[in-house]
Amino acid sequence: PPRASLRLEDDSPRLNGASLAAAAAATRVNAWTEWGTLREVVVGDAHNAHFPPRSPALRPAINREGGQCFLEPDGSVVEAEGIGALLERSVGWPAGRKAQRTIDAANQQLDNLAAVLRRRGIAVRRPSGGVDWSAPIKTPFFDAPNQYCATCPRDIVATIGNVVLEASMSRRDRYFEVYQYRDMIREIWRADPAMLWKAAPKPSCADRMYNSEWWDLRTEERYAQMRNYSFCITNEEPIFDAADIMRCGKDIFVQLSMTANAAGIEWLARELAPSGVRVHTLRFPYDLAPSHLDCTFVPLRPGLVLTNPERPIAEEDAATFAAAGWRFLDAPQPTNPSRPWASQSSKWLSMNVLSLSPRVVVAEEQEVALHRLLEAEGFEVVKVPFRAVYEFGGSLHCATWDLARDDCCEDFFP
Ligand code: ABU
Repeated sequence: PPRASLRLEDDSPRLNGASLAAAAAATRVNAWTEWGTLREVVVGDAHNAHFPPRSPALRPAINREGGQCFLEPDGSVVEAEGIGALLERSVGWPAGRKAQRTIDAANQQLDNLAAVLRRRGIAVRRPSGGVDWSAPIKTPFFDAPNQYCATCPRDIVATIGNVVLEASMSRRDRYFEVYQYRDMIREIWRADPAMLWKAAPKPSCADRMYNSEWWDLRTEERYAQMRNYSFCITNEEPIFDAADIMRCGKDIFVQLSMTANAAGIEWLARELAPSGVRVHTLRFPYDLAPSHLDCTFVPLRPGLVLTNPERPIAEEDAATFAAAGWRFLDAPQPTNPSRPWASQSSKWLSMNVLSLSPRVVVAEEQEVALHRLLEAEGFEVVKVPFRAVYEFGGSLHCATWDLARDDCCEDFFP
């Protein structure tokens, strides 16, 4: 049954500090869907972020069309086109800490998102783990010269009902990223006696876990491998990033990708079966480098999924949705497809939205075509600037992790 007892409507008066504190104290871990009315959420931060190093699960590359993404003192974003091409010729992929100006710009937009959510009565937590991303990692199985950042909690931890589940993670440099959120998880676990705290088996991240020649395949060879959904990770050990999961009540959907393998999806299915949750694999046969579902397939409310027109779902996987009367709504082409030169994400960050309820969605402020589409579907669209966060791993869905929504383990696929 739904556990959240707060009954605030989306258009309820804004809460003052005292009511916010009460709301936070009353919240319990509960999130079964992507769209239940949001009560408590975590917003990531970009502090001390480093460039991700080259590794068997990631070949970082400069986005040649990309520009810089800094904030001016008046809050406007500077996006100078073409710097990517210049950098590619002169330095190639950099190492070390990102520029403070870049980090500050991202943090300013993350802080603004947190403030917007708080003004709507949603309790917001921020990470405080203090992981030193410059520290190298050495285990018996691999080395990494430095770590990355914790801007995108969505990638590393998922709430499924009353379970907080730490993902295994696919990349070496992200192996310890969850520690940025560990104090927070422990605090919530202590306060909520019904919360279950689980972690997927930590993979070795040894060489055998990766298909490193995959990166060097020609496009047509990649297409050939892709027909078997074979990517840069092997199926040796269960692997998934939390952002490959989408929750629809009793059913959760997990993308077979560069960041989640069949063994990882099988692990999730077995783990969640006792609680009655059905786990489904989703495949997107035209996505050459699938990673994280939230730029591809975004459930918005019961019966409606925002889909990526360039990444159609496999017919056999679409059948589950068709049989239950769901509708796919193709996202428009991004209004502003440009990303910073160091962004490793696609232009489809445009559809990486955060749902506040089945009627309210937060979207990036420049994505006007998407706003129009969602408004025509009856959504209120909350518009926030977020492009300075794009090079830190994602947009609004990626940079958040919902702890409490008003929803339950409902069957939307009877
Ligand atoms: N972390 C989301 C990135 C997905 C994409 O680039 O399409």
